[in-house]
Formats: sequence, structure tokens, C-alpha cells
Amino acid sequence: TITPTRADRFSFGLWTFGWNAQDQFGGPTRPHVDTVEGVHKLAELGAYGMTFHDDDLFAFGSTDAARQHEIDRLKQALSDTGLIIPMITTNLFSHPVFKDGGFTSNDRGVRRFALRKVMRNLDLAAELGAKTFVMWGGREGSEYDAAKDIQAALERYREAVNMLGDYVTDKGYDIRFAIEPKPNEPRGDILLPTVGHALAFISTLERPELVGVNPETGHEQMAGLNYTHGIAQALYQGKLFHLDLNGQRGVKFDQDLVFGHGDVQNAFSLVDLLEHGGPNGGPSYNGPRHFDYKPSRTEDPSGVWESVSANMQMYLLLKERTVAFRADPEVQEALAAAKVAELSVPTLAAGEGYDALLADRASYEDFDADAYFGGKGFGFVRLQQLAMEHLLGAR
Ligand code: 3MF
Ligand code: MG
Ligand code: MG
Ligand code: MG
Repeated sequence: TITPTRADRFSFGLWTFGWNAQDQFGGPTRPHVDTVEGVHKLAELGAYGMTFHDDDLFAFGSTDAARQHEIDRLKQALSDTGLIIPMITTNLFSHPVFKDGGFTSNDRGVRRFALRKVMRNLDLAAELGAKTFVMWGGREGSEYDAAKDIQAALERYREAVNMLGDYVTDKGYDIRFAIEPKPNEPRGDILLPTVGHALAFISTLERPELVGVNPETGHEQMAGLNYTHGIAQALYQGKLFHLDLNGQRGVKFDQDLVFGHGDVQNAFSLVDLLEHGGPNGGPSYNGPRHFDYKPSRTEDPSGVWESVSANMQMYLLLKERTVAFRADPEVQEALAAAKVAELSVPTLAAGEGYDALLADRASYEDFDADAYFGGKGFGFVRLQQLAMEHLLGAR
């Protein structure tokens, strides 16, 4: 079935369906969507959660009363629908004060203000029961190498995340952080541009266990990378705390298309990984299936909700296709022929060290590299063709 239910754990950012379609080259093509309407619509369409930036819910600079009013309206809508808030994030990129970044602005006053804005939003995250706090540092970067000391910027980033880790720990909040990498846009170059950069940075922190990643499909693909590989490494390192699913077609601006409307092959392998843990098992992902996309500027309000449904349907269609792929005996045979499972066999025998390997003549002295495969290939293309036939519904 491709009808979404709560059990599928689909969530959407308030800024996704809420986008009024204003871009750098033109004004809005649609009215703004009210939070309460959005929550009801998501619940009706089968989502289980909504996420937001502070500034999506209440405008930057709102009075305490105006802020509270919006929080109260949201809480009422949540209790009326049963929708939850699995993740919250802070906007450190829209207001002009953040033009050179938040945590890593060259200006120290901005950095202190950014920390306070995040702390206030962490209190709200705890109040609403969000378990993940995403940090997308869209303005943390530069256009000009001479204008930014990258090592100092990383040190300030580290200082910020360390202090925020102290804050949630001291407050007893059940919240973990997820850093969202992106290579560029809006800055010419953004710090922590890929999953790999973010993972390396996390290992330098004082509380690395509190911090993981929130990889976005399009962001990795903007860097020319394989999203499924990035997600697999994040899972392998126990760092896949959250994710942003969408569609992207190649190395260009951040398109934020519907999930599966970009590189559909990669979307297929991704869903297979998330649902089944990859060809050899291994950890799969239990968190929200979160969509961070933009309903295209061409769409009217009904097209917005159709695009919301399209994300969930694409995910469920791909899930169906991956189940069929795995159940197909011909695929199982092709997987075996390709030795996909053999990669899970340790290269050394149990307890074997380099002495035993050195003593094993078959591994080297008698190993005939030229004759080894006897002209036989791995059959990876046949396996991929079977995957494509399943993806296209031809099997
Ligand atoms: C930009 C993004 C961001 C982040 C968001 C999450 C506005 O390309 O992807 O969306 O996902 O800030 O916290
Ligand atoms: Mg995102
Ligand atoms: Mg994005
Ligand atoms: Mg985006």
C-alpha cells in the first residue's frame, strides 16, 4: 500500500509546505500557510510529525506575548490532531545580523546573540518533546578566503556546540544535536560541507555522543557525492540522528525537489538501506522520515498538498519496490554471484594476526593474481539491471 500512516513516521518542515515561493528572482506565487492549517493538513494526509525553525513559528523579534500566542496555537493543533514535533531547529541565517554567520561570525557580539537564540529555542524544543535539535549553519562560511580564518571559525563552532551540550546536559533535556552539512548556498563555501567533514568535526567535541548528523539528499548531491554512501557511513558510525529527504538533479543549486523526483536510482538504494540495513544487513534507521523540500514555485495551494503527498508516496512506492527486489530469487542468486555477502566475512580468520597471514602461502607466494578470476567477472551490471527492473515495476 502507498497510503501513508503514522507508523511510517513521515514528518515535514513548516518551512516546506509553508513556503510562499518567493525566490531571488521573483516574489511570492502563493499565500503563506498558517501553522494550524498546516498541522491539520499533515495529519489528514498521513504524516506523524512537523518540524520548524523558531522564526517559522513566530517572526524574528516577536514580543514574548506574540511568541507565546503562536506556541499555544501550535500546542492546541497538536493535541487536536495527535501530530508530534520530533525535531526543532534555529534560524541563524535569515536576519541580516547573521550575514557573516551565527556561531562563526567574525563579530563576537553576533556569536553571543546566536548562542542565546539557540538556547531559548532549546527550551522550547524540550517543552514540546522534540528529541533532535538540528543545526544547519547556512551562513557559517565565506565567499573570500582572506576574510575568514577557517581554523578559528571551526574553533568557535566547537566552542558553541560544546556549550550547548553543557546546557542540555545541565538542564536534563532528552535532546541530541544533528549537524546538517551543505557545501554552498547561501554562502560561497559553507563550513562542514559534507557528511564526512561533519563526522570528523564531531570527533573533536567534548560530548561527541550528543552530536550526530542530519544529511540532506540534495546537499550531498550538490557536492557530487553518493547520498546513500553518506547515510551508510553515518549509520555505521552510529551518527544518523535525523535526515532531510528531497530530490536533486546533479551538481547545481539546491533544488529541493520532491523525494525521488531527482536521482531515483539513488533514492531506491537509500530506501533499501533505511528499511533493510543494506545488502548485508547492518543497522537500519528508526528515526523520522523527514522531508525538507520546496513545493515548486509553479504550484498553487492544492499543488502544495499534492507535493506533500507525493513525497510520502514516493517513499512508500520505493519501499514496495525494494521489498520485491529482495524477495526475487533471481536477485538473491545475482547477489550471491556478485559476492555481496562475502564482504561481510572478515579478511583475517578469528584470532589470526599478521604472523599467521605471513605464514599462509596461499595468500601470497602461491597466489596467482593473473589466473585468479579465470577470466570471470562479478556480474554487477546484471544485478543493477535487476534492481532497475524492480524499480520500474517490470518485475
Ligand atoms: C537549506 C536547508 C535548511 C535546513 C534547515 C534545518 C531551510 O538548504 O536544508 O532548510 O534543512 O535549516 O534545520
Ligand atoms: Mg535541510
Ligand atoms: Mg536544503
Ligand atoms: Mg534547502
